[in-house]
Amino acid sequence: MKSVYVLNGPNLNLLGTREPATYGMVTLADIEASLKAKAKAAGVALTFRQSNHEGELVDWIQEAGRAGAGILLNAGAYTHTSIALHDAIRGSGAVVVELHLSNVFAREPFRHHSTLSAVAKGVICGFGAASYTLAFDAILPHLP
Ligand code: CA2
Repeated sequence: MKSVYVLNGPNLNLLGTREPATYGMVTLADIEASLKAKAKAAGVALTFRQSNHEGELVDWIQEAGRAGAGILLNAGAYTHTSIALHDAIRGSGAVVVELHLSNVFAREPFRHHSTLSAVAKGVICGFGAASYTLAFDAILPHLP
């Protein structure tokens, strides 16, 4: 069975509770529920996780690689800083779609650079919670 890991980085557990102007009112649990429904319809196994810890995200990227799964990755602020996540993606051999709720290019300059984009299949940003469902549709034809 085809498999997709959806990995969420720091502070994304706060979605729907603060900063609605930037990130919307939808919670991470809402996003998980809509992706689970989409995955079921597509016959894809879906693993959905969030961590505030860089090393835990590294572990999960490696796990997804070993499982032959694709990855939808919203690495939060680690997107802009993490060489460890870059190396983990490279080493995992997994197909990764980087995604963001907000349009990072319309925000502060420090959000304009990603350490991950160069090792991602593609990047989706700026569509709020729909960035996740768009990313799911985008990764489907690339799953091993
Ligand atoms: O737009 C995105 O999805 C981001 O990955 C979100 C990160 C940010 O650092 C990236 O530049 C873009 C921040 C996630 C924090 O989420 C919060 C949600 C509600 C309240 C506070 C933070």
